[in-house]
Amino acid sequence: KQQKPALLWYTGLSGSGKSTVANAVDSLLFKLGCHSYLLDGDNVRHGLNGDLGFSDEARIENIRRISEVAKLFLDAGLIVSTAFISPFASDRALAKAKLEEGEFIEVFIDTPISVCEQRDPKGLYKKARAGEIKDFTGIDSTYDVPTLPQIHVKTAEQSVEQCAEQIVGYLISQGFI
Ligand code: GGZ
Repeated sequence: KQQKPALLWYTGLSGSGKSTVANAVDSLLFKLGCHSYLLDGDNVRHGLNGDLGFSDEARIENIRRISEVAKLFLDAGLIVSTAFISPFASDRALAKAKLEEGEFIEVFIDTPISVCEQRDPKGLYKKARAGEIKDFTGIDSTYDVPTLPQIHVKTAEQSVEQCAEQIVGYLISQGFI
């Protein structure tokens, strides 16, 4: 299948559904015969970025390395997804600036913190509220809301499948696949 390289840059709070939606998109892309790769906490924060924590400096370095790795995969012609909080708008802008015009697609996984906190799949919000985890995004660490995302997804109002179809629909409408 013909495809143009693109980077789906997911951003959103912990528990917003970034990884879930990104995995669903990757499955759809596979079914469509596209060559894609997903970078997320499971394969990056535990390996390449295993030395980094959650201070502002560590997050900046986390996102810098991820954007460089994503660029390598783009050079190989893949449709790449990155699913990290990526809380700082300045770092998302730096990632975008490394790519060709139009290749960077910001996907805002817009889930209210109240919903993320209710989901709390790993019990991290509870710990953050109790002061057991410091610098937790949305509680005592900043999240810069994207101002002009290419794709705006609301997981509290749509199913995972609907979110995934919206994103794949964008790739089709823009001629990436
Ligand atoms: C935010 C944290 C923190 C703090 C651990 N703040 O829901 P999760 O568990 O699976 O996703 C979160 C993940 C965030 O890592 P990222 O690499 O995406 O963050 S960033 O882009 O800001 O560098 C959460 C867990 O790690 N986690 N401590 N303090 N999330």
